[in-house]
Amino acid sequence: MRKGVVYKSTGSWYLVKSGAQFYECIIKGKLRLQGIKSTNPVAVGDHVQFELLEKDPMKGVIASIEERKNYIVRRSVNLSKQTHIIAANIDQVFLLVTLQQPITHLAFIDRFLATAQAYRVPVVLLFNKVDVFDQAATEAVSAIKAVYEAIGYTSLIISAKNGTGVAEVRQMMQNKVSMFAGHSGVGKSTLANALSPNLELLTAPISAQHQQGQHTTTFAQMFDLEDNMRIVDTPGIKGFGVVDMSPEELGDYFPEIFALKNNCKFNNCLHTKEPQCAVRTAVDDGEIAASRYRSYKQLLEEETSYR
Ligand SMILES: Nc1nc2c(ncn2[C@@H]2O[C@H](COP(=O)(O)OP(=O)(O)OP(=O)(O)O)[C@@H](O)[C@H]2O)c(=O)[nH]1
Ligand SMILES: [Mg+2]
Ligand SMILES: [Zn+2]
Repeated sequence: MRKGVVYKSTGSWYLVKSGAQFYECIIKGKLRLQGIKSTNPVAVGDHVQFELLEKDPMKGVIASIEERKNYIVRRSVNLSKQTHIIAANIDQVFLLVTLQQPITHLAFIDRFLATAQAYRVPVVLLFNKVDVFDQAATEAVSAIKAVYEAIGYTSLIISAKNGTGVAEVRQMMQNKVSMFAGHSGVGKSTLANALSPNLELLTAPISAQHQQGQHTTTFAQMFDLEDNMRIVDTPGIKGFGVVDMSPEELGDYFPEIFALKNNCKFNNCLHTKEPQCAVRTAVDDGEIAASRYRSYKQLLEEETSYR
């Protein structure tokens, strides 16, 4: 039995790195993880044990998966409770955001942050494409960045295209496994290429018709860079569902709401209609951003109607 790390998962086969060597692996029929209703039992970043095939020593069969430190999931496209694990055992996620071409809505950012918080994965926000910002975009992005920095999220304004801020991103990546996430077309693969030009990942322009990305990257894949840095480039995600959270715990994944919850009169306060709610007072006073509270309420409604 060999130990390795999954570098690519296509759903039908997996690229596993062991030592300096890559092996093409399939999974054993009955490999299922307890407790996770996932469409993919093995994800990029998983530490696995595998056996080599006798007839082809470059191929193998994954027999078991080691316990995950964490993982990032999205709800499957069909509205079942099934989830899709995008990557496992990651040290941080860089969420790439563009406010135009394509649009990233604040609600999407907030969903992503809450989910990552629930799964204990730190997120850094990268506002990309600063090279094309006009005055209005510069002001809008600065205001949004300030909201997230005030809550404690590290945020950078960058350009994967002309290199602005890329050195800072690289600095944060030393000795870590970093996942790049965001809508299609925000520049995840372009940023990976900027960090390591010999990756030569495929990128494609935004569709002129829909002002959206073209889903150029189709599978998550991990790459080794110098200085013990690892990147996981991922396909663009559209919607992002927060998975399996009770309405009572949702607020815990909004750091600014969590910080105030002990000041609410009721300890099971959902911060919607309850009297003497410290969170609502903070929203009224402008201490909590209205957009964040709106996202919270939207998620709360979804989680409640889901049950
Ligand atoms: N002006 C500008 N364009 C950028 C920047 N970063 C990426 N782009 C462009 O945006 C388009 C999409 O970039 P990709 O790197 O393919 O985007 P992606 O996030 O990997 O998209 P998917 O693989 O579809 O999820 C390409 O035309 C890039 O050249 C940037 O900083 N500035
Ligand atoms: Mg891509
Ligand atoms: Zn409250």
